Amino acid sequence: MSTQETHGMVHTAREREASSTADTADGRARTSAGKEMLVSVVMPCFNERPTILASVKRVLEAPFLKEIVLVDDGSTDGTREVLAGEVEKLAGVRVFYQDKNRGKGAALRRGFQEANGDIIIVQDCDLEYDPRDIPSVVKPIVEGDADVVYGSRFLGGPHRVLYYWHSVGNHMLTTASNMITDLNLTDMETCYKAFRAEILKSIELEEDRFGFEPEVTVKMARKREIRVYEVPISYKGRTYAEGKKIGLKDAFRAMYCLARYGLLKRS
Ligand SMILES: Nc1nc2c(ncn2[C@@H]2O[C@H](COP(=O)(O)OP(=O)(O)O)[C@@H](O)[C@H]2O)c(=O)[nH]1
Ligand SMILES: [Mg+2]
Repeated sequence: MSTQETHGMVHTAREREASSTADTADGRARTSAGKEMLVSVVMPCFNERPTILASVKRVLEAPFLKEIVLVDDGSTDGTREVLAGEVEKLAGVRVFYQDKNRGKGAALRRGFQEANGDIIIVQDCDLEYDPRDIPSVVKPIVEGDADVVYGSRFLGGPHRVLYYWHSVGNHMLTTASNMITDLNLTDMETCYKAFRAEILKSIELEEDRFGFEPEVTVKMARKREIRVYEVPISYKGRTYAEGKKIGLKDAFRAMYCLARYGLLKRS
């Protein structure tokens, strides 16, 4: 394992070469110039009071250079009080408030606008996805091999066993997406989507709700010479009783979005 993997740090390829001789006293591998790529972690949040603070803290603890852009999507369950009282004062975190609930896609659009990083990754606020996986998700971009990386729940990482029919639905949506894009993804619906910031900012997004996932997939795949990677991630799925919200209606919407953006609306 390289020095950088040991510390989970994020470096460009050239910096990695230099960093092997530039370890500093705090044990973190840095280049001689001390530079890492900045990762903007965009966190869309709607009614996540039990997990919001822990989600933010886990991202802050994960070992990579980051800024957090958190967008509250009109929460009404006390999340806003936690954000205003505890999250806003954390260093490296900026919180934005939507005037009313508009959906994950709309919250993400706001977050992407505010992001200043070299790389942008999406992080949900319900602890289903583990921020300790972020360094390995962004690594192919840092190393200069990829423009976009999806963290896949179906490539062998540890995951909670849950909802067979959900997994069937997921596979159907990913297959339909692959037929349209000619990419061989294994998990189109994953939350962990990382982009070189300039690529993401060049994509015009319209979907306000969970249609974001198929829309961004179809639109990025259409970019010329885009290099897409997948890496395995862990997944701690939650039940509906624990707060899961996505459902059958969202699966139909995803199919509709694949057809709309992939087949009908090609500009
Ligand atoms: N369900 C839902 N989630 C939203 C909305 N706006 C932002 N989000 C956030 O989007 C992320 C994914 O939603 P989630 O409900 O966890 O989806 P699920 O776990 O797939 O059921 C979470 O961080 C939510 O807090 C919204 O209007 N509805
Ligand atoms: Mg979730």
